[in-house]
Amino acid sequence: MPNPRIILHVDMDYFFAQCEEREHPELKGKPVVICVYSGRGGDSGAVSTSNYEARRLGVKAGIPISRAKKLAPEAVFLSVKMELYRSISDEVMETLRGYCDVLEKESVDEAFCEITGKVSDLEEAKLLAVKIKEEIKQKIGLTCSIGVAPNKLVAKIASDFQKPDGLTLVNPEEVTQFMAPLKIADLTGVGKKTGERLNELGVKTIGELSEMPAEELIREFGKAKGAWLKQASQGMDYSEVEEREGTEQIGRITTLKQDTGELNTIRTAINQLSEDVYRKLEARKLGFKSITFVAISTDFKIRTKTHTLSAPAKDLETIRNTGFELARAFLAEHLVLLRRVGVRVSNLIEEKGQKTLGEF
Ligand code: DGT
Ligand code: CA
Ligand code: CA
Repeated sequence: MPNPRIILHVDMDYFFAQCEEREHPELKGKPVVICVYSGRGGDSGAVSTSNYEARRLGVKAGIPISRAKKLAPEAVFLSVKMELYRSISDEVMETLRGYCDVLEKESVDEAFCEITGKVSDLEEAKLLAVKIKEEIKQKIGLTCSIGVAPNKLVAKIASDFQKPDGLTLVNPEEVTQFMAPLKIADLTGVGKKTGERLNELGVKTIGELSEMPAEELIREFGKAKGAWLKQASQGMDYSEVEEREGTEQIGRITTLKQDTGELNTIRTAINQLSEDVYRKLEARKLGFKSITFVAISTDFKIRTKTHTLSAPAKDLETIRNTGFELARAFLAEHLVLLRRVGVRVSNLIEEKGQKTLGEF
C-alpha cells in the first residue's frame, strides 16, 4: 500500500452573503438575500444565496425573489456583485496556495488542496486546517468549512458535513463508516435523475448503495456510471488534485480613504495595489497578459476596464501604467465617485514562457 494521500476541501460559508456582511458589518445578524435580477423588471429573478438567518426562514438558493420576499419580508435584499466576490475569492485562493503542494480551484468559493507532502499524518493535517481557517478569518474576515480526507470525493463531502465554520476529518480507515449513513444526494456527482431512480429502487443511503451488486448498477445506469457509483459509494476516488489552467488571476482591491473621482488620489491607490500584485507574481515567477482596473462607485456598482497586451509582460511598470491609463479612461467615461478600486492581472503565464497557464 502506498502512503495515503491527504487532501483538503475548503468551501466558503454562505459565500456571496458573507462577502456582503464583511463589506457592511451592520448586516450581521439580519437575514441577507443575494439576488440575480433577470432584468425583466420588478422582482423577476432568483435567489443566488442567502445567509443562515435567511435560510432559517426558508430562503434558499434558486427560489424566485418574489417568493423570498414573502417568506422573509424583513430581510435585506442585495443584487450580486460578482467583481467583489471574485476579488475576495482571489484573496482566499492566494492564502490557500501558501499552504499546499497543489491547489485546484473548483469554483469561486471552493478549492481542493493537496497537502500530502506538507504533513506527515492526519493530526498534523488537522493543525494545518485550523491554521488555514484562522488565517482566512483574520486576514480576509470570512469563515469557511474544511474537509480533510484521503481523496477528493470524501474531502468534499466532509467539508459540507458540519457547515458553517466546520472542520471534519476522515481517517482512511473510517471512510466507509463516515459515508454509510449519508443520503444519496450527499454523494457529489450523483445527479437528480440518478438519485430519483435509486430512490425508486429503495436505495436511500450511500451505505445501501455500496451493498448493491456492481452488475445491477451497470445494468441500470450503464457501464461507466454504474461502475463509478459502486466505487464512489465505498468512498473510493483516485482522481488527482490538479491545477486548472487559464482560470487564475491575481488581484487586489482597496477602500479609498474617502469617496473620490480625483485621478491623483486614485493613482496613489493604484501604485500600491500594483506593487502588491507584482510581489505576488514575482514570488511565483509568473507573467501576465491582461490588466484590469476595478472601480466600485459609491452606489456599489462595480465596473471594470481591461487591457490585453500583444505580448506577455512581467514588470511592475506595465501593471502600474496600464492600471493608471485604464483608470483615466474610466473616469473620462463615468462621472462617478469611487469608493473602492482594484488592480488585477490575468492570462497568467510561467516566466520561462514555455508552459502557458492562460489562453491566448
Ligand atoms: P454554503 O452552503 O454555506 O456553502 O453556502 P454558499 O452560499 O457558499 O453555497 P455554495 O457553496 O453552494 O455556492 C457558492 C456561491 O455560488 C454562493 O454564495 C452563490 C452562488 N450560488 C450557489 N447556488 C446558486 C444558484 O442556484 N444560483 C446562483 N445564481 N448562484 C448560486
Ligand atoms: Ca460555499
Ligand atoms: Ca461551493
